[in-house]
Amino acid sequence: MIAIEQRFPRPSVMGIVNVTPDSFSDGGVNVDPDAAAATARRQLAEGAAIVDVGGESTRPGAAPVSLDEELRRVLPVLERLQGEVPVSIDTAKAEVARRALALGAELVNDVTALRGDPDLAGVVADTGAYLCLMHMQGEPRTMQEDPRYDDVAADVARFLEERLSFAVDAGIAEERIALDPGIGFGKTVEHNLELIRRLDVLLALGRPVLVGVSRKSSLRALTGADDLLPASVAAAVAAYERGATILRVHDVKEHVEALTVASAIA
Ligand code: 9MG
Repeated sequence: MIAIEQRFPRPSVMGIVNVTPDSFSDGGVNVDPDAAAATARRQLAEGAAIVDVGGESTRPGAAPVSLDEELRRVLPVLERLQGEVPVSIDTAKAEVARRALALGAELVNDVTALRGDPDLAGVVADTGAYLCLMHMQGEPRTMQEDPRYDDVAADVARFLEERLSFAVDAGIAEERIALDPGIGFGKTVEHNLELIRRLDVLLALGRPVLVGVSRKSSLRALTGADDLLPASVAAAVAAYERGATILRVHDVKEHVEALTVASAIA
């Protein structure tokens, strides 16, 4: 068995392909399956280790989508990428994961950390897929209303430790699991900054950490900029320097270049 840290050496870049009309910042551009597949192929050519294909928006305020709609969005993209581009499926639904893994996806990126669908853990265990367990306080529709923590890094670590035990008890090999603090998922700007600053608290759980901060609203709050690329790259490098293994990003080329330099210096 190839452990997730062997498959994704530090730093690895995960490209984002949102097949949705309304995601964090690229809403709509990849709704057409040919456009989505072209984005994924370009990201691979630019140095992404894997591309994360998702059909349900998780932006603050987003409403859930039905199983049929999510399948309708992602399956044509996965069919086009099969055998060509390494794929992660961004879903909380067991049936979407099952169909995606059958089409060659190798990682399940579940923002609910196996709380959304009771059958998802079994699908991951049976297929031996890689898994990312992410922290989220609340649900996308309401999560930014009034997020509160006693100690954000300790609270998020406690949650991820519990979800990691749950996954392992369900038969998923620990070596195949990465953890994610869930930047922007039920967190203020200061919570997000503290989670990156204190990434060591999550690393103490002994699993590789994935961080997704690309084009998120905290960066706009900090910079006031419309173009969030420089801020995204800075945040990704800061996360990498504090121990992150996988960086989930929209702008693959720029992040790969920056992380290549940061890792050469490290
Ligand atoms: C789907 N999605 C949106 N943001 C994300 C993040 O920060 N991490 C992970 N794992 N998935 C995300």
